[in-house]
Amino acid sequence: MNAYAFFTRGLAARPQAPFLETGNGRVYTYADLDRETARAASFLTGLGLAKGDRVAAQVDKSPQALFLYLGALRAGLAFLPLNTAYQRGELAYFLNDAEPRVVVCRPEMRSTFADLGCASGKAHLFTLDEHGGGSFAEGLAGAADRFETVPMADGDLAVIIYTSGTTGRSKGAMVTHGNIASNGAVLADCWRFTGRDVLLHVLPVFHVHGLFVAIHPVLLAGAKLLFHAKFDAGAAIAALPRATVMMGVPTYYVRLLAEPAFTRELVAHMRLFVSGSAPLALDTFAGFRERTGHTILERYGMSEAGMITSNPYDGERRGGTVGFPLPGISVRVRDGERECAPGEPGGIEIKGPNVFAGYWRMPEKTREEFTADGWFRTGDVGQWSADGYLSIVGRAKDLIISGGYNVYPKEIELVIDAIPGVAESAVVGVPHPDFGEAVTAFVVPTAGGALDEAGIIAQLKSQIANYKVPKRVLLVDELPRNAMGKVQKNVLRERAAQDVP
Ligand code: MLC
Ligand code: AMP
Repeated sequence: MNAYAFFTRGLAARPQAPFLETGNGRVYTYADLDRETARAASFLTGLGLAKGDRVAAQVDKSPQALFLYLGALRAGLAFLPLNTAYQRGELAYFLNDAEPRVVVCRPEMRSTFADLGCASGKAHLFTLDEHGGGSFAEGLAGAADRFETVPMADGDLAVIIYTSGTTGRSKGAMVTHGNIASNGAVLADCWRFTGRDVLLHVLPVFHVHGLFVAIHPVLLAGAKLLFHAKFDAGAAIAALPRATVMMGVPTYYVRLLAEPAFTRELVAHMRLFVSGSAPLALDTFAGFRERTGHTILERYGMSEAGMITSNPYDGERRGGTVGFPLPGISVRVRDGERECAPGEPGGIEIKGPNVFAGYWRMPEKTREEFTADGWFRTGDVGQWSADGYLSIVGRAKDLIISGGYNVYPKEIELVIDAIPGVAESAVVGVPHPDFGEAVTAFVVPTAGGALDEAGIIAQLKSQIANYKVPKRVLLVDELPRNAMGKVQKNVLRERAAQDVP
């Protein structure tokens, strides 16, 4: 079934119920949702796009951005959300790899996308600004506001989400209609969503947390979104009295706790706070409980699989763990071929209707990431407690998570190494009070190379997404290596933590 049809199956019963309210108080009802997504779907198909064609969007968060996503789903097109922080080089790769037939971008990026060939017959290029205006909106004005949702099979492609890789090359995770429909239903049920819920939506809508986890259960339940353009602690505090549920990355909870106005009284009526995308520090978990009386529910997921495990709604939500496998999803922890006993760390492998269909045009990479018996290797290291709670205790993949965004050191190292005057580099994550981990680079200059920290940072800012840019660049004479010649990143992490080059 088309996931949009599944999410909105109760829509006819509640056309006038509010679906989304913006930070400025503009309200869209479920009838508006139906009309706006129909318009987007009609317009896109009117351009000649057919089932499976890609629609890429690098746009600011707005109701229209969400209608674009849901309209693409309705039309059976594959949606390709792109982080607004991505720069030209990153975008060139995605466009070349995914070959979208439609690209929707911010007005200020139009010339970049045109330059990348998007306006030259390869793709239709439109703009959409933060207020919902632009050439895409103009196109929609003439489009039909009724649309027969295109039937889809569970295995049909719905969304491509690019995740960077340990080799430095990004992979497009192919997420199907069946993946998002099943996961949305499980979350709506496990987290007890009802039509009375109001979810404070402050996450970006170009990754699975903000696009899937915080939207699909709301649609299924006929609940309402308070839809903010971005996370701002003050604005969140002002909105919380009208919300019942909030979802966020740990940084949001750290920032809320830093505000004296974030009090127990303010959130006494709240039903649920959910955290994920990065580890929730125990002191944040405990501090939140002490301040508010609420126990944050931590869950674990990834682009390739949506949500995998969750602490229980009823029952003990245990800090430092990500709870139990969600219904219908199997999780095992293995050391090689052997299942680990409780307390023993191993690779987390998963199976279930939530697991993606593979990496876009990378059959070999896909094969590598699945075991012979069909389990997906997450690249996360976990361990069970004796009573069945899963903890994430490390990562087999060389990955930094900063403020909920993934940064692959290899990708940054390749860009740094291309800077004239750099002999080699190594990138590590170091603990950071706000972002959880901060990107730090160690750089070895070539003999006579004239490099400094500010210069390197400035160069990187023009080439890669801002959250990937190292917060510190430490110049060193050489990188520590083991007997095999491999860079000892643990040694660098220790040095970086003390900031001693
Ligand atoms: C912004 N900056 C960051 C950053 N975000 N630096 C490191 N890590 C980050 N995450 C830097 C910018 O580069 C800029 O630096 C400065 O901070 C100000 O930028 P900003 O955009 O104004 O920052 P702010 O609004 O404060 O953003 C921080 C944030 C945001 C935490 C609110 O990063 C955020 O919303 N993160 C959520 C990520 C998310 O949705 N993840 C889900 C992935 S899905 P300078 O030097 O230019 O000034 C997933 C699966 C799952 O992981 O399980 O959910
Ligand atoms: P992404 O590729 O952006 O979807 O990020 C997925 C990764 O985020 C996972 O593979 C984990 O490493 C990490 N992650 C998500 N949720 C949690 C969590 N609750 N605790 C620790 N790590 C998490």
